[in-house]
Amino acid sequence: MRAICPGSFDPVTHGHLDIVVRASRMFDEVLVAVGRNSAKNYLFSPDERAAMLADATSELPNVRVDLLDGLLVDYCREREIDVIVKGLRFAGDFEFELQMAQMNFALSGIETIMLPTAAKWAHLSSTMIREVAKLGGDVTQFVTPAVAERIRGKMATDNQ
Ligand code: COD
Repeated sequence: MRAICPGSFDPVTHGHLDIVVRASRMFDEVLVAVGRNSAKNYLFSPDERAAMLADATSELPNVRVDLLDGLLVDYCREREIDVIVKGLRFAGDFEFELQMAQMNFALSGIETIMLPTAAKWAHLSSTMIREVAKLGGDVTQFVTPAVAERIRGKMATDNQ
């Protein structure tokens, strides 16, 4: 079966990666799709977010990274994707993810499965990482070394 892990990944964190690794053990093929959430403003461009993901998942042979334009369900239909995989951290995630899962099912009949976050990454969000980094905090324990480097680069250019 083929699954998709869609998200903003701005930037990808150890919490996201934990979900991708677990999905890669459950499905034959996993696509990680960098999408657009119209409620969010992004720090990294779609290409930058995809490059960070490709680097972070390079050792997972059945995982591929792609850019997602338009509706997730159209993307899934075109590529014959069977299941959407999401991560859940807390009640707020559940409410948002449940609504999206129900909308995606109503539009296309595609199922969503939700994996509970690993307890050690439950507090992680890309938003919080961007905030900590902007204020000069150290985010190296929450992201891969390559992502931490990209964040440092972005902060350096933004502060010029
Ligand atoms: N532990 C476990 N899971 C986590 C963690 C963590 N620490 N952090 C985030 N996650 C999970 C999130 O719960 C989510 O399931 C996934 O990882 C991605 O999270 P984000 O925050 O990077 O991505 P979102 O929620 O902004 O992504 C939203 C999408 C881009 C997937 C959505 O807007 C979408 O599908 N857009 C395409 C257009 C579309 O079809 N819109 C209609 C949707 S009904």
